[in-house]
Amino acid sequence: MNLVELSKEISYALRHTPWEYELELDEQGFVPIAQLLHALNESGAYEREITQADLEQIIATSEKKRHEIVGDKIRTLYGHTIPQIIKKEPGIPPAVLYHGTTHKALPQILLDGLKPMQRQYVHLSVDVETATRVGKRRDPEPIILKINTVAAQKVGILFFVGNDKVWLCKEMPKDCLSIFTPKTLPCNTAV
Ligand code: HQG
Repeated sequence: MNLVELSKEISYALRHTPWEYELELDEQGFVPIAQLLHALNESGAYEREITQADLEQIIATSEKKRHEIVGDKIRTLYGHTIPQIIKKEPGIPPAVLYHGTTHKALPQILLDGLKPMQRQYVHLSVDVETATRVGKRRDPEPIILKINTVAAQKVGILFFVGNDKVWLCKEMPKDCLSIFTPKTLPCNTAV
C-alpha cells in the first residue's frame, strides 16, 4: 500500500474537491472517517481495502502533520481551496515566523504583502528550515521572508493554528515582512 499516494488523495479530497467524493466538511473541515473510507474504497483505485489503521499510520509516519483524527472524524489541517471557509483556531504565534517564496513572486509581495492566492489562508512557517522546504517546491533557491507577528497583531492581523510548524492568517501587510538573510560568520572568526 502506497501511503504517500493515499495521503495525497486525502489532501486532494479534503482540501480541494470534497464534492468529487460526496463528502461534506463541517465548519472545522472534519468529515466522518467512515464516509472518507467508503469514498476511497468505492473508487477501486487501491489494491486492498483502506482501513482506519492506514489513516492512523499516515498521520503517525508523515514528515508533516497534514491530517488529524478526533473521535470518529478526520480533517486536513491546512491548505484548503474550497469555497466554504474552514474555521481555524485562533492563537498567539511566536514573535517571528517565516515564509518561503520564489524570486518571481517577490516584487509583487513587496508591493502587496502576502495574499492567500488560491488558498483560504496565507501559510507561515515556524522556522527557516520549514520555510525553505516550502519555498523549494517552486524555486531551487527560495527567498525567505521574515514576518514580524507582533507588528502584524498591532495592525489587527489574526493568527490561526495550522499544525506544529504552520501558522495561518488572512493576509500579511508588506510593512510586517522583511527579507531574511542568514547571518554568516566572517571567515577568520574562531568557532
Ligand atoms: C505566493 C504545502 C504574488 C506565495 C506547503 C507562494 C505549505 C504571492 C504562492 C502549504 C503573493 C502561493 C502552502 C502576492 C503570496 N503576489 N505571489 N501578493 N502572496 N504569494 O502553494 O505557502 O506539502 O498556495 O509566496 O508546504 O507555498 O501540500 O502557498 O509562493 O505548508 O502539505 O504565492 O502547502 O503543504 O502558493 O504553501 P501556495 P505556500 P503540503
